[in-house]
Amino acid sequence: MVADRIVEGKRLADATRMQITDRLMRRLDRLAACSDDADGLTRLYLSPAHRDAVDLIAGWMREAGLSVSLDPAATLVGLWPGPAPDSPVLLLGSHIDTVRDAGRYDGTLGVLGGLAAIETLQADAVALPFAVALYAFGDEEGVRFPATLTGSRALAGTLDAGAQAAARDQDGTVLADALRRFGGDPDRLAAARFRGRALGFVELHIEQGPVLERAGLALGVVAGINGAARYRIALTGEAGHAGTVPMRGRRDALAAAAEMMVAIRRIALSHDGVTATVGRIEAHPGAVNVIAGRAGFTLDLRAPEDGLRRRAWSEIEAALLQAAAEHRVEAVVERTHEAAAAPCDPGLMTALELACAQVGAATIRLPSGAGHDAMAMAALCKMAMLFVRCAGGLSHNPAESVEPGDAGLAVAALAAFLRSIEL
Ligand code: HGY
Ligand code: MN
Ligand code: MN
Repeated sequence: MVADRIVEGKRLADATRMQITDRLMRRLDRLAACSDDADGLTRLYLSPAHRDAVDLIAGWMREAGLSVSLDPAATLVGLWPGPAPDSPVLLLGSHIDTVRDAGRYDGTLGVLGGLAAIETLQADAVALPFAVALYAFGDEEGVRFPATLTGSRALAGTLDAGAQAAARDQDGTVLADALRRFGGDPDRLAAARFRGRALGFVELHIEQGPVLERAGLALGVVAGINGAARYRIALTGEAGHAGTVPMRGRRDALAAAAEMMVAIRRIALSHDGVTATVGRIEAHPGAVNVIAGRAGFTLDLRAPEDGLRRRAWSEIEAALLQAAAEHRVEAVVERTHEAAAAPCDPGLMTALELACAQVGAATIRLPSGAGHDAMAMAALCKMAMLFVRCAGGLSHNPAESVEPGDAGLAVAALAAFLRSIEL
């Protein structure tokens, strides 16, 4: 009977989807073992762990019949060919580098979830009228080198190749040398730019916030990505004896930094939607009985609109200069990164919402406070993001977690989205 065959077919399809989801979760766990740190997950750009991750994912891509390559910026590329060599291309992907002591789903879910969506279509013997290119970017977090989004900016053709290649990590290693050793090519970063007709870039990513969980939803469609800037503030005062130098008149670099951080927090709180984070601070010589002659800290500043972020920055900059003058310390302020706020493409957003509805997932639209490769890809083509609920909204934390059911739903939605695209 036809009805029996339909039920059987649905049962088979559901079983296949379960298998694909189980394999996805196992691969995410296996990938989490690729770490530069014995205690916890840290996988930095061009590190041995990055190399292991590239080799592992390349194998899984090849198993799915994708043609695999490494671009000059060390981005791993898996191409599922279209019907013709010059077929237009739908771009999927995210990053495989991590912060220090990271969770295992930030970035990686977008890469391996994208691969699982391709495998879902293959299992259903679907032939798309376009090609799908899947990217595993190696430097979205920007933890090892000052700037960030190296791979996605190279692909979008917006990377300042010279400046980026000359960047140094905390050990003094030059990015260009590390890239060459890894198998990339710093002299051809400009050649990494995407060539062909890009239909759009879609990034699957954990939400990294609590909105979906509070709404009781597995999936959400991103309306736009907040803009971000990163700064490094270096202060030079005068080291001295903690016991003999009177409090008045000290040129205490660490005391100046402390006052600056309090001012940064006060200013950020006064602007709705602005976030300002001092994530790293150093003091020299760092001895209990020595007034710090030098101090340095980083600032991560974000807002939904670039004008708001720039207004907050001009207030912060004035406060930094005032504190430096009061403490008679020299302040050097360097902006090490800036990425404009990026609205998502309305057409792709609607297509993602329809695909989610098709697989039975209600969605909401929400902003992304976190930065993503999609904000760099917006310079190349229209882009959109599909968010997956993560427990407690936790991320950049080993406790980061995703329900297999939610991951499976996201993969099914991404596969339905790909099937829905008409040329
Ligand atoms: O910092 C960010 O927003 C991203 O996780 N790199
Ligand atoms: Mn991250
Ligand atoms: Mn991320």
